Amino acid sequence: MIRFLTRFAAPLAVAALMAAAPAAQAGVMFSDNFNTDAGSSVLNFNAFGNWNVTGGSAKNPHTVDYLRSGGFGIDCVGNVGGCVDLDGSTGHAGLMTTKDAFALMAGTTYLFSVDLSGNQRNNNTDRVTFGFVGFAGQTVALQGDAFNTFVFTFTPDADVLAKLFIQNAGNDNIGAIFDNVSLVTASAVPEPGTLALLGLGLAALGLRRRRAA
Ligand SMILES: [Ca+2]
Ligand SMILES: [Ca+2]
Ligand SMILES: [Ca+2]
Repeated sequence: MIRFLTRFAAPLAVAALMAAAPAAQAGVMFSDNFNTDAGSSVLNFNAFGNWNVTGGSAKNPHTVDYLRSGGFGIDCVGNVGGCVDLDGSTGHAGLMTTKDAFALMAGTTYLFSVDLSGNQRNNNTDRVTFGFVGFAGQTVALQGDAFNTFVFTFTPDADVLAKLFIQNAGNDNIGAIFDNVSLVTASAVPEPGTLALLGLGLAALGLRRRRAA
């Protein structure tokens, strides 16, 4: 019985450990489509489920507008639901940051994806910066009615806790239109735990081979 166990147990253990080891896979950490924040368009909106809008002072707040598709002649993605005019109606564009901070791991690549169109009202270019508060971001220039997806890729050097931000550089109350957003892990780097388990399994296999010899 013991002989049977030493002959078959080690390879079975390796197989079991490999099956049990969780593989790091691409996964969605956060997403929002702004379709349920309010039932109608609201100027200078600051009651988002997932975001805070800040900047300025109580007397002179920096703001964004919440839009239902079709409101003010502006379409959201897919011509349905809600979206955001990133330059509100107080003369200064607000800074949107997620209420949640996300735990980002060193060496893992994260994709922060946003759908943006131009302001859909005039031919002016609007510039929007988005990224991770306190770390890195990118600025894109927008014009016209069509939505495009923009992705900011970030691979932190150290484990960090970071919120997402997005802000229109503008103060004419006519901002770029912001819709679908997501934060996704990209790189399938084996987790240390996985490698340790695999190493343990291989060591067991080696031990079995030595005993057999
Ligand atoms: Ca939407
Ligand atoms: Ca506005
Ligand atoms: Ca503008």
